[in-house]
Amino acid sequence: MPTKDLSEKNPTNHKPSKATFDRDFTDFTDENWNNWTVGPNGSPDNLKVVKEGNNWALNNQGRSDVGTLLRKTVENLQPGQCYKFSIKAKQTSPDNREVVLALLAAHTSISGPVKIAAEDWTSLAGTFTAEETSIKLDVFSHISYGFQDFLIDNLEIVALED
Ligand SMILES: [Ca+2]
Repeated sequence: MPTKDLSEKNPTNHKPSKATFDRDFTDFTDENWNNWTVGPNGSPDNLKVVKEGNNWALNNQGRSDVGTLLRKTVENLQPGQCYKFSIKAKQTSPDNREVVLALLAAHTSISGPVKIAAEDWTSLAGTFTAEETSIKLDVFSHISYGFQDFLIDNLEIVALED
């Protein structure tokens, strides 16, 4: 865990020790969004971190528009390097309403759209090649009608081996 850098209080000395990006993992433990933010089509009122049993996850409850629900700008990428972006999601509506998600990198779909199951976690994963040192990653909803209740967890970005 990168707690050493995160615990550094001196603002002049908070530069990450690693020059390049290795892995970025978000599991929402203790309500830590890890710099994921509510996207332009998400609702801060609908997206809340919840704890189910021992697991923290992000819960979307209610109607959402078609578009980006969650967004993160990942920094310190190596141009030309290939990365994998993955999440898992689970539909929690009482009547199994349709939830369809996709993953975007630089506004381009890299995974899905995939219908999210209700019984088990559905995994989405896609790859992208960094063209610059930073990139915008989105979790995108394809459904605008009805109430869509679902959980998102384990958002991961990792560098792939050559
Ligand atoms: Ca979790």
